[in-house]
Amino acid sequence: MIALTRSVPSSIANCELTHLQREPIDLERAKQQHRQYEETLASLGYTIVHLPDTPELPDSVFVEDTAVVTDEIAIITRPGAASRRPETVTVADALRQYRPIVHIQEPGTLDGGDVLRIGKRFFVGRSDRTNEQGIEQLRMYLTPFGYSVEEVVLNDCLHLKTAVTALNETMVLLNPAWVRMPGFETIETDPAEAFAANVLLTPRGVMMSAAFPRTIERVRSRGIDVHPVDASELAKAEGGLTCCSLLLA
Ligand code: CIR
Repeated sequence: MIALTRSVPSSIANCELTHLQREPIDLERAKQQHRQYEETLASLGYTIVHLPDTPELPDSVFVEDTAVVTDEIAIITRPGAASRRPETVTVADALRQYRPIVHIQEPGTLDGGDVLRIGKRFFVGRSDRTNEQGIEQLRMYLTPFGYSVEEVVLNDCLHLKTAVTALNETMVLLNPAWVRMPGFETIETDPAEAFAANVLLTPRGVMMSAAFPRTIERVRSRGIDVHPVDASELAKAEGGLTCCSLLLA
């Protein structure tokens, strides 16, 4: 298993922000937490592959948004924020070694953070970053491989995976103020921990931000292995745990 990651860029203070007020980000602390994230992924069985540093691209640590990868194909996105589109060049170059590559084309926009896979179903948030054409193109690329693509309505949050992620093929963790997922067994985030729903699912358990102990307890109480990591600095840039890697089985 491979995890593509990219270092925290020195320009992170200029990142895109939609729902949060800008606060100072401690670059050294952010880098140290990012290393801990990579070490945790390695301990869960992933080989870390570093993408080239792009210090001039403030959001480039959030590699998830630049591609959607399955066993069969890598779909390079066209991020909704124009400042983020140059990030895809180096991601496409790296993924070309592992998968056939296709691209979301103008006028489509799609952020990987809006794409949640559960089994053969892809749920896609129609957000400020992801538009109808982007979703339609994703559907065109994925349906030949037997996947479905279903649009999800989102309220008041950046990406679909800000609001909901999967804990396994039948259970989701979500913030009910932002999204509903009918048909799935559901754990809700603790009311005091709005951003706790973004967890990184691996075959050996889920990585969660240590900032959300009450939600961690809810997940653990269902028998799921949780690996907490400190992710507080990149959270100030509106980034969670899924955002910082592209996982290849
Ligand atoms: C942005 O607004 O694009 C970045 N500051 C945060 C992106 C977080 N990515 C994600 O949730 N997948």
